[in-house]
Amino acid sequence: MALLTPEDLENINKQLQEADSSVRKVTGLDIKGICKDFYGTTPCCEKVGIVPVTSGNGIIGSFSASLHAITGYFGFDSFVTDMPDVSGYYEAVRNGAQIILMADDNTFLAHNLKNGKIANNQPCTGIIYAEIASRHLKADSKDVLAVGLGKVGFPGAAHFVHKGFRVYGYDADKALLEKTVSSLGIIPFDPDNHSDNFRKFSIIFEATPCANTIPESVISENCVISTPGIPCAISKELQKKYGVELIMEPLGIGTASMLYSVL
Ligand code: NAI
Ligand code: PYL
Ligand code: MG
Repeated sequence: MALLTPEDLENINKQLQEADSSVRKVTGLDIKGICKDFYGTTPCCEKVGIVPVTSGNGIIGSFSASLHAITGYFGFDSFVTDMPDVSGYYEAVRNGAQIILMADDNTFLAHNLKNGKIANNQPCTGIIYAEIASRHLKADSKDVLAVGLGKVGFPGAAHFVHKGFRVYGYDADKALLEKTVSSLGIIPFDPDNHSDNFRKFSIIFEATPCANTIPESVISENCVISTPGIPCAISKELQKKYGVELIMEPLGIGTASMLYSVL
């Protein structure tokens, strides 16, 4: 998994506010509204315990503090434990946490101790970014381009398929692309193929750890690019040139999706 850095999480409240305003512009609902509508749940004073984890590459400066800010932004009562790891988990439960948030280098989970529901950040992120893009009020067709079909991208692409979109998919890993084409029934997209290069999309979903992954030729005017992938899939210049509405935020949208999914 590509790990976040403290720089990615700088000004997390501002990043969330900006993302919320883009989501509102694209869909007519804010992030909370989308999560509520999609999962059919509403928070009801669940207390969230955030447990720092030291294993692997260790604690990411401001990761727990960012989760604290994010949970607060979405109206959850939350606290970060003083202790990390097992002692932190014990502390969280002893202090009345109903939902635990914790992440090592491979898995970021939300676990609701009251109803037993558990969520993983990668599918929850892919699904909610796809759900937001699928609600693009000014989309000109039900065609979607999905770039990056890994642990976040695959569930996102699958979500579009389940919602009846025609999904064109591309991944730099040819074997993964072929596997995804056969399991989801998506259409393989080849950026080097001449005829594919004439196709334009008003909805683009991107989930890769690379920059500049979206060829200019596929971008239509005022399209939505919904991209959890870090760093950004598209340059500022191209965004401006095509009036792209960008949905991109490093942690909060995916975390909201996890929390609403375990209520
Ligand atoms: P992954 O490694 O499972 O999948 C990434 C996929 O992108 C791979 O299949 C890889 O072959 C493909 N890829 C790489 N370069 C490409 C290119 N130039 N063109 C097309 N495909 C390319 O990674 P995962 O877990 O799916 O994460 C994807 C990104 O999403 C990472 O940057 C990660 O940090 C980010 N992420 C962001 C979250 C958020 O809340 N914003 C939450 C979780 C992950
Ligand atoms: C959840 C994010 C989204 C992108 N990459 C994922 C990541 O960075 N995972 C690692 C999280 C590690 C947290 C660390 C801590 O501070 O508790 N163990
Ligand atoms: Mg990217």
